[in-house]
Amino acid sequence: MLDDFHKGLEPATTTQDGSALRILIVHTRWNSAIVQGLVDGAKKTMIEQHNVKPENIVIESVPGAYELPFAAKKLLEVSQIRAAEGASDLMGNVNLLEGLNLNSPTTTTTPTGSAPPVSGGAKGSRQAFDAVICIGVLIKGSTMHFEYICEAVSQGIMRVGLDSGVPVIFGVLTCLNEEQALSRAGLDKAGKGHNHGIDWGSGAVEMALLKNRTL
Ligand code: RBF
Repeated sequence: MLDDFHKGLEPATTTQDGSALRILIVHTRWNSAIVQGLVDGAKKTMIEQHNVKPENIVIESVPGAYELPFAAKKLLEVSQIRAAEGASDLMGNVNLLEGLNLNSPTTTTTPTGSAPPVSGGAKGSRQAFDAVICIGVLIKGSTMHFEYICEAVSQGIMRVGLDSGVPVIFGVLTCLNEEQALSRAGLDKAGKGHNHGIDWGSGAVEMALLKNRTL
């Protein structure tokens, strides 16, 4: 047994500069109080530790974890279309883009789908997303739902990443009870937990840089 063993993620040894990256966070509205803590952790880490520009973090929401892979895939594709065609030439993609928040970074789409104002007036990059973070919290109930959703979501998120060639971070807590979820979002009363959103933010930057690396 190693005396100095620390469970969890060891930080990367090289500087992870995210200043040229554009990142999408898709999160659920199920278990939203816990999810919000995780989203905040990921966002803060990318901005403060990796210099990602706040206007280049786009945040969208979906109902539940089961919807995360579809949303990640669709929004990623839309960003790629937009980057390829240019913002002024979107006649063929009007329906795809309608109601989406791709010009209003770091703010979440309202339930009605109307885009909220851009914070600070800063316009984000129009480049395609370099990484996606899917964030949700699944809490086991008394039926088999938990098992089915966990399996589908983890497989789905992996598939979006491998099929698109864009890293998709698995930011989904799969917990046996609420206490576990609160602790893993750093929201437990004892304050002993760890906000895994922090790791997901760093992971997204690291994997985006890896994707963009020229060998
Ligand atoms: N979505 C979550 O993100 N977390 C959950 O813990 C969760 N539990 C669910 C439990 C049941 C019984 C049902 C029916 C749905 C649950 N969902 C949960 C929602 C699910 O991810 C999805 O949004 C819906 O099934 C609609 O496709």
